[in-house]
Amino acid sequence: MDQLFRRSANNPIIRAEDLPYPANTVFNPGAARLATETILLLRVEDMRGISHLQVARSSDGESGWSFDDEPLLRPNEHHPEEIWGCEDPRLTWLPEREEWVIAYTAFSRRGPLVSLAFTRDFREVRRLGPTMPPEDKDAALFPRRFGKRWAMIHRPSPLRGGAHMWISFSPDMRHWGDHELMLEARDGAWWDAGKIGLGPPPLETSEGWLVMYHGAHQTASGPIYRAGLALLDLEDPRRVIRRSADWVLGPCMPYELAGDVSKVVFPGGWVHDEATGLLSLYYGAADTSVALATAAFSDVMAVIMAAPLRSRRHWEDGDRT
Ligand code: BMA
Repeated sequence: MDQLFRRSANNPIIRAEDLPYPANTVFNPGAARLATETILLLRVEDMRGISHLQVARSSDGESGWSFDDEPLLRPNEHHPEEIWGCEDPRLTWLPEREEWVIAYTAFSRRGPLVSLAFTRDFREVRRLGPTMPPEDKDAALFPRRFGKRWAMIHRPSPLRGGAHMWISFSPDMRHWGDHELMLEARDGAWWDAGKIGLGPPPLETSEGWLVMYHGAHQTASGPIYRAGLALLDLEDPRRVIRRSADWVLGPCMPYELAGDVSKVVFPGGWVHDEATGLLSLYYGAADTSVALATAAFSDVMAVIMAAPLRSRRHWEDGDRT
């Protein structure tokens, strides 16, 4: 089902050479649509190997990118948990607070962990700090509360049994609990066996929360990162009600097949334009550049709605596959 998304003819839309300063790679962006511009929050890996988060702006979301003078988030001495970098941001607009929450991976001496920060304009940022201890990454918040609590999807890496997607709840975004396994990596030969993680933040639709996630399939020549879809219950997002069998985006273009880490597509942001019905998906290609692919939102929904509905029983029985 690789044809669902159509790749931009301008791909890769941003490369390290496009930045106004030397960098090794630019990849795994978060995305946001503001009034007149699309923002990408780019992960830029510098020539030491340490990543920071840099804002890029474009009016059409595809070309003419400009870069802010200073990175929005970069490691500093007040945040030892970020000593080895800020990576892989996901951006969620919170209508209740009228600001964006940035969930990103802070790379600490003891491994990657989940940190949060807030911004209104992507010029000023306020850090909340670490919310999940290592190893944990691939986190994003839902845009609204469930009852009184915020919800966050994230991906801890336990010592045994693969890496799966969890969901946790918080009254204030600082204290998180009621951790629950939400979606498990499949097993064996599957494209999403062993290790999965959330892509862009969950998108609210009339049918449920649309989720895209990546799966890292191990092969003799390293992992292949591809992306698939799932749908969560609107009022109880712990419940996965549908899951695609096939991946919907996988590496096949030269810029996805070869780079610092080859055979990787790693989606981190999407923008749904309700006027045109287009879903723009922004992803890292081979840990080296930023790429864009678009699909009709209705086609994406048709794919996930064609996946079988899971009964409440399935979920209550503890089956998270
Ligand atoms: C994951 C993350 C991503 C990276 C991907 C492929 O574990 O670390 O930042 O893009 O691996 O290398």
